[in-house]
Order: sequence, then structure tokens, then C-alpha cells
Amino acid sequence: MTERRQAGPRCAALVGPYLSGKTTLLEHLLHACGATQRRGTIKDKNTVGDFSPEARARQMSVELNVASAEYLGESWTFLDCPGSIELAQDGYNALLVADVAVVVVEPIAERMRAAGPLLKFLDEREIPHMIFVNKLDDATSPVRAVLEALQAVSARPLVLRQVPLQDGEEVTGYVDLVSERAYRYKPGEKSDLIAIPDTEKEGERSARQQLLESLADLDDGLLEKLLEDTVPPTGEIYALLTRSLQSDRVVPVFLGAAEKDSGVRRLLKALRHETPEVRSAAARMGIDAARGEPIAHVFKTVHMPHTGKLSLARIWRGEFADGMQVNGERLSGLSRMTGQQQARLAKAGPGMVVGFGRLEKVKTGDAVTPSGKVPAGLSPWPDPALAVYGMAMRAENRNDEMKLSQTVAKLCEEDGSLRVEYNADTHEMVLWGQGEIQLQIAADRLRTRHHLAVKMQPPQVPYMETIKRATTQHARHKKQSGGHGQFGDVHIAIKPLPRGSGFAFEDRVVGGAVPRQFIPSVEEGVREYLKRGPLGFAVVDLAVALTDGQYHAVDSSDMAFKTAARLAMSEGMAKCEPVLLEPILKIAVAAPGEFTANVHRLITGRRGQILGFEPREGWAGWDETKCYLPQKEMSDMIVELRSLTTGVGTFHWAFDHLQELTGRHADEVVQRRQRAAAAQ
Ligand SMILES: Nc1nc2c(ncn2[C@@H]2O[C@H](COP(=O)(O)OP(=O)(O)OP(=O)(O)O)[C@@H](O)[C@H]2O)c(=O)[nH]1
Ligand SMILES: [Mg+2]
Repeated sequence: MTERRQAGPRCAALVGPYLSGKTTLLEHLLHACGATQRRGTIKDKNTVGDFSPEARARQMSVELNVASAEYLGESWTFLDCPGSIELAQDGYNALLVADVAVVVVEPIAERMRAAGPLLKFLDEREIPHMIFVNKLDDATSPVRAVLEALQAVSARPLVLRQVPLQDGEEVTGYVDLVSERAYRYKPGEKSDLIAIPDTEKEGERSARQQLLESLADLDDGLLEKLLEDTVPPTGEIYALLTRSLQSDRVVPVFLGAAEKDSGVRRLLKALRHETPEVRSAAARMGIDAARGEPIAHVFKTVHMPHTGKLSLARIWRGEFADGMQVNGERLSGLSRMTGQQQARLAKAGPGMVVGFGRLEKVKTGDAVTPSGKVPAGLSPWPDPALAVYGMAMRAENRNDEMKLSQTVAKLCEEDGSLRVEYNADTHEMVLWGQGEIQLQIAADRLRTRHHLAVKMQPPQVPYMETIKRATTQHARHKKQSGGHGQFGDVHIAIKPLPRGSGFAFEDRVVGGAVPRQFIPSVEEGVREYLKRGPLGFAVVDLAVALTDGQYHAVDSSDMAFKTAARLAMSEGMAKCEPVLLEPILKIAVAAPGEFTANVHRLITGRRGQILGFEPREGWAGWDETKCYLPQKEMSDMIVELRSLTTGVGTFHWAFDHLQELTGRHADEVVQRRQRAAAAQ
């Protein structure tokens, strides 16, 4: 292989479906680099990554793991991203700043769908990526089948770089298809070079031919050689592979078993030789790495209990030093991370991934510069995923309510796919996110990091009510107690309005039957009543007119008229045929086409009304179904949708309208409301 000069600091993101072995791979990469003395395992809860109590308890990654290492004199940062679909935000953010992504998958062909959205993101953004087929010690599908299933969800051609050597079921090593050398795995050490076994020679040759043909599609020189039956020099193939990875035109596929330490060094070598330097990723973000003031991008925010806010950033250009001014704030603390270890730095340069301390105003996705200005042409940071699952949250101790909203705001800063909403109709604080696990992790963090115990429950649906009939009503409020009495007398007309009209108040009094100054009090009394109608919910879509009344020169007051109005409403409304209104959402459900029939069953099973479906724009083979769905039915819909669609189905939603609800469902809602009111 040709010698090349040392590369600057580079960054690789480890991504891929849930539990495919990314954190285990990180552990072994770090060990192969010499950054750690021993290799931990997920089961023994002693890995460098996943060190938080929330991750250890679940034996899964719950947030990004950052680890730095040197390999053969070059500097690396690995960003090990959580695989759970609910925690995908960290991964998408990490990919934007990485030079290369390693997509770790399990050798189970039926599960490759789960990698589809990720591969699509990498393809669309032209982020160089390779695939590591892990757990070959426990393979359930042949490598070919895995490759085919992956190719079905990848826009770029995949090229197998290794073929496995097998002893019966067991994978014992591999043949490198470029160098045509065979290696036997030796756990914890470099693999042994062996001769290609005779039985494997033919398979190896045809796999190599396929690799060359894929590359020849991209290179005329190679194509000519293949047509002339000339064998191209190895160095030339490596160079072409490197170029095609860097321009993201080909996706190399490597094999191994991270936990057995198999294939890890080969992967590391490929990263070392083929990963582009920081300027490529900078250019992708619209930044010229060669010219201008220092600039870095914040891709993750964490709030540490003792040391405060930390903004993880990739430096694209120039040098950052502890104490310097950036974005109008003082950088206090500059560090490089490996798991929970932080090494303080005085300064840091291009390519490095560092933690910026205490930049209170800086958010994930912000570019950071000494002047605070960002270059023209900077790519916008993509919006986080829309929330699909919400839970009402409250502090166990009422005195903690204030602290809870401040702390939840920090959690939302750490994970952009979390959002908090204060619902004025139901008086609940609702934490919105991607699913139950994500919200449960948030609740655990509140407890372990912030000493806040919280209770969560499904959010209340903001039902409302309206009326179906008009009526008129007279009411008088009169009291004689000691000195001043109270006197207010009103005649009102109540009538329904079309859906979406809200509330209208009208003053139709003639001849001063009710003096001017008391009319606002009548309206106030009506509005107060409307907060809770005969069924127990806020009342909308009606008009109330004050038509007549009487007053008393001494005893009439604002209070007396307000009370009379409330009285008239509570007597009159009962005669107006109150009816429940249910909030209806407009939803667009997206899933691969083979699941469309199931998706439709799910929607109709949840009292939904399908409006139509069509191919999802930009997503080959996917459909998007639009429907109306009662808000109540949306609460756990994502759970069922994911289980129907191998985890990839998703939806967008927005409130659309209120709709009358009668019958059994309505009775249940009203009874529940009455029981809750009685319990208060
Ligand atoms: N048989 C086998 N098991 C493995 C291998 N690598 C990882 N595992 C196991 O797979 C499980 C998941 O490993 P992790 O490293 O936590 O996977 P991950 O991709 O980081 O998981 P998330 O971050 O939660 O998506 C653990 O039980 C590992 O012990 C492997 O090469 N072979
Ligand atoms: Mg992990």
C-alpha cells in the first residue's frame, strides 16, 4: 500500500439499529488503539460507553458516547450513537459532524429494514459510510442474504470487502477481497495470515470479481482493464475504494464479531486509510476549512450536575483556546472526552471533537465563532424529529413544580426530539417525545441527576362541549343581608354556533334596562360559567345575548350581575342539549408499502377516517396515508405502528377540528370526568 502523510484528527460515528453491537465495537476499537487496558462488556456493566446509571440499568445506550483515541499516531474521536429509534436524534446530529459513519448491523436479513431510514439519511447527505456486519459468531442469515437485504434499502452500491472463512457453522476468519489474503481471527490479537483454503478459492474469486465490477461502474480505467482481462494492481484498487468512499459513491461492507474481537483491527485500518479529513465534512456543512476565523459546530448539549453546561462541538477551522470569547460569551473550560473522563485542554484545533464549557446561550446546531458571526452559505441544521408520544408529568412533591419546569427545559436542550407543552385546557405539563422508553429515561434522569421525583401518566384529552338547541333564560340574584343588599336580574338568549366559531357575546339591551357599566360583568359571569359546562368541560361554539334585565339603584353591583349571569347560564344550558366535542387530528402515517394494508387496519381500528394514500415523496417503496384520528386514539398509536412495521413506521400530526361525540365513548368520558370532579 502506498505511504501517505499523517492525517489530522478525524471523527467516526458508530450508528445502526438497536443492540447491533455499537458500544461493544467502541470498547474493542478503543482497546485496539491502546486507549484502554482491558475490554469491558455490556453484561458486566463495565464498558467505557453507556456509563450512566440509566444506560447500565437498561443495558442499552441512552445517549451519545464520545471517546477519543490515538491510532498509529493519528487522532480519532468515536461517536457511539444509541440505536433505539426513540433516541435517534443524537445519532442524526452526530452524523452531521462526522467524517465517516460505521453502520453496525446484525446478520439477520429480516431486520435490515430497520437500517433503511438511516442509510437514506447518509445517502441523501452524502456522508461517507461503511457497513460492519457484526455478531458473525452468532449469524442467523448468510452474509449474502444480509447484503441483499441491505442493498434493498441503500441507494448506493454496497461492495463486500471480505468473505468469511467458516469451519462448519463457525466463522473463523476472512479473506480480504482486495489484497486476496486470508486471515484467521485470534481474539485480542492481530489475526494470523494463512493461505486461502482451496475450498474457498472459487467463492473468493467470484466475490472479488463482483467488487471489481462495482468499482468499474465508477472508473473507466478499471473498466478497460477488466474488459482486457488485466488484473489491476492492488494499490490502484485501494485508491479507487478510498476515492469512492470519500465521495460516498460506494459503501464498503466489512465483517466481524466485536465481542469476540474479530474484524475490529481490519475495520480500524480501513478507517485509517480511507476516511477523509475534516475539510470534506466541513465542506458538506458549507464551510471552507482553509479560510476564515475559527469555527465549530455544536452537535450535542449536556447539563452536568456539578460542572454545568457542556456543548460538544466539532472544530472545522482554526484554533479555540480556553477563556476566549465566542458568540459573545467566555469559553470556560475546553476538554476532550472518553466516556466519563474529561481531559482539560488549553487549546484545540481543526478536526477535534471537544467540550466547550458554560456557553449558556449556545444551543445544539449552533455554529460557534469568536466574532459570533456565521459564514454565508452555512447549511442549516435540520429540525429535530416531530413528537409522536406524550406523557403528563408532575413533581411528586408540589414544592418542586418550579424546579421541574426548569429542569425539564434542560432535558429538552439535551435532546432536541423532546418538547414540553403546558396545556391550558387540561392544566397539565406534557412531555412530548418519540416513545415510552425515551420519556422513562427522562424521568429517571430527573431522579438520579436532579433529585426530582416525578409521576407520569397519559395526558388528558382536551375534550370540550357545545349545545345543539337554543333557549332563553331569566335569572335573578337577590339578597338582603343587613345594610347593602345584592340585586341583579338578566334575560339571556343562548344559541349554538357553527363548529370552530368559539364564543360570541352580544348586548341587545334597550332603554338602559341593565345599565352600561354592568354589562361587562354579565359577560364575565357567562365566560366564567363556560369554563365548565353541564358535562364538565369547557363550552365552545355558542352565542349568548343579554336581551333584557332589571337593576336596583342601591343594591345592584358588578358582583350581583355576574352572579345572575352565571345562574342564568347554569339553568339555561341544561335545556340546550349539551353534547361532547372530541378533538380530531389530521395525521399522515408513513410506512413501507408492504405494510399499507396493516396501517389502514390500524387506523380504522382506532376510529380513524382514511382520507387517502399515495407514495411518500422521496421515499421509494413507501406510502403515506392521510387520515382523521381522534386525539385519544393517538396516545399510544406509535407503539402499535412500530410493531406493525419493523420499527420504521412514523407519523406527523396536527390538531384539525372538534367533532361531536355521542354514544358509549361519550358516556365513558363524561362519567370519568364526573368521578374525577367528585374526588377533588
Ligand atoms: N454474539 C455476539 N454478541 C454481541 C456482539 N457484539 C455485541 N454483542 C451483544 O449484543 C448486545 C448489544 O450490544 P451493544 O454493544 O450494547 O449494542 P449497541 O448497538 O451499542 O446497542 P444500542 O446502543 O442500545 O443500540 C450485548 O448483549 C452484547 O454483548 C458480537 O460480536 N457477538
Ligand atoms: Mg450502544
